[in-house]
Amino acid sequence: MIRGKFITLEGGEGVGKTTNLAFIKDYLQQHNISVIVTREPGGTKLAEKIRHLLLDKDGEEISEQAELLMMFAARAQHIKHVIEPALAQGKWVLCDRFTDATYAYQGGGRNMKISTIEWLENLVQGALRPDLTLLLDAPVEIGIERARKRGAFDRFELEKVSFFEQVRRAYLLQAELHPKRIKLIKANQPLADVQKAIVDVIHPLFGLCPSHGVVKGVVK
Ligand code: T5A
Repeated sequence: MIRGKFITLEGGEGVGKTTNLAFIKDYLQQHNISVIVTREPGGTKLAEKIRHLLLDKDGEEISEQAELLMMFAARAQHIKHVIEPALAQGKWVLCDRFTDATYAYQGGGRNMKISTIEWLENLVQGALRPDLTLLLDAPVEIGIERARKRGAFDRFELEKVSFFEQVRRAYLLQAELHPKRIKLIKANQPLADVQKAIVDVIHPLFGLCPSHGVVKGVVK
């Protein structure tokens, strides 16, 4: 069985990750690729409980260390019970946020040590890294405005604009550090143009995997 591909979507609040995840899923399925869609924090029963605790704006104050460890605790469950089994079965995994979000939010936003995040990344993930990451980038105000229209804010969305500026800078730095894996997509353009840019980036992945889509045909 040929291992599936692991694709992650990243970006600040309201840039359009969830919207475009549905689009990518449809696109891959049209090419006969078997795909699962999941998210972080979350993706398993326990990880979803951790997500609820992390996003709850009315709960006990969460320390920066606890926040970081909860992200990786949820991730460990997600990898073991969802991501790895799916990839091993040849399915593609589309994930709404992954560890680049930790570098951006806990590293950039909360100023936690990058070496600590790297250590946890290696502990929890071993060699697992996404095959492709789409970083949707837009000025902070645009994302916040879109998120505001969508409804009530969670614990992260209540942060100051300066926090989200730091998150955005940290994401852009990740893209600079990993130019092969992370592809930058301008998200402050009409949705149809965003999706065209996404297709341009995803399509070459088919060519890397001889059992998929345009190269040979149907994936089981
Ligand atoms: N977190 C997560 C960490 O701190 N560390 C970590 O390691 C991880 C994994 C999770 C929170 O956890 C934090 C980061 C987050 O704060 P979340 O729900 O995954 O929260 O993330 P959010 O950013 O809050 O998700 P949102 O749903 O707010 O944003 P999306 O998914 O980026 O945006 P989406 O698709 O819902 O779109 C928002 C609105 O904009 C419109 C859509 O229709 C929608 O109404 N829209 C557009 N409008 C015009 N033009 C376009 N091009 C548009 N694209 C979308």
